[in-house]
Amino acid sequence: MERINWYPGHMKKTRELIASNLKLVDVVCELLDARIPLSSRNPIIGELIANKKKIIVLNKSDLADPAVTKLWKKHFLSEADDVLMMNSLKGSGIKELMRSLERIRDNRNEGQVRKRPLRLMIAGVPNVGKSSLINRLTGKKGAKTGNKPGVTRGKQWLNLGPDIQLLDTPGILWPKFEDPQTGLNLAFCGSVKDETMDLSDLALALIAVLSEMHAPLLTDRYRLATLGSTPIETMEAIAESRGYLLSRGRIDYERTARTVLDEFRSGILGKITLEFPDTDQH
Ligand SMILES: Nc1nc2c(ncn2[C@@H]2O[C@H](COP(=O)(O)OP(=O)(O)OP(=O)(O)O)[C@@H](O)[C@H]2O)c(=O)[nH]1
Ligand SMILES: [Mg+2]
Repeated sequence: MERINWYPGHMKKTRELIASNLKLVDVVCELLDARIPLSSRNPIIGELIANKKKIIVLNKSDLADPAVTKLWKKHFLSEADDVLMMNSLKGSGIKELMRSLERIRDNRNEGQVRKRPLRLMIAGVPNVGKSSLINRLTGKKGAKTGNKPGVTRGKQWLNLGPDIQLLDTPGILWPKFEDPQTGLNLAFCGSVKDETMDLSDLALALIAVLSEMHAPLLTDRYRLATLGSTPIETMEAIAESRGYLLSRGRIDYERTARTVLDEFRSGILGKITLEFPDTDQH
């Protein structure tokens, strides 16, 4: 998947592009990763779309803890016209999104002689599932991943239903960089290029978080009697349990790290949400 380097000039261009696209739409679908709704949020989105209708979509909700996703839904309702849980791979949540759009369209057109089509765009940070959602909504394969912002081209509208039109290119927003925990959360969820981080360090950081929040998920999955007293010890215990060893019994940290990260990201470890509303922990 193509990745973007967010240097300041690029951010400025992106902002301008989104601002100009915003002029064309009535509704913005802000896509968040349900496992990390705060970390996957663009810092200036609120200011950008202040006076538009907004639907917050908690995507990848199949990978998140459903009880916590419900809390997030409640949390975000005060600032959006609707908040929906979505799995844009399987399509659950699509019907609710369409219903929500129809409601906004009908309210807007009520009492109007000339019915105007409702136009929307999808926006979110890289990897949050924008293209998957567009594909699901349009029923077509081929909404491209990794569209480069800042490239001018003709606008294309995709018909989603009677008088509901979707801008074919999503708004790709930059993630927050300042906060190291945000960076880690994005990396845990696979939204940052793995090559930019040391895989073992990343896995150790994830093991540290999971040890605190979900110790039983780790001990059960990797058949450990107990966690180690440090993340490194836990990682070594996982490696030994799985037989991820190199010559002379040395631990294969790389393989163990890759396994823990993959199993977290794919949901094999469980439905795990890393951020909770109204706390700055986790
Ligand atoms: N489990 C799960 N995976 C998802 C979901 N939505 C998207 N994905 C996966 O997440 C990854 C990124 O999805 P994309 O649709 O390419 O995300 P994007 O926002 O278009 O990413 P960029 O184009 O890089 O900005 C892909 O591997 C998808 O298969 C979802 O609801 N659940
Ligand atoms: Mg994409």
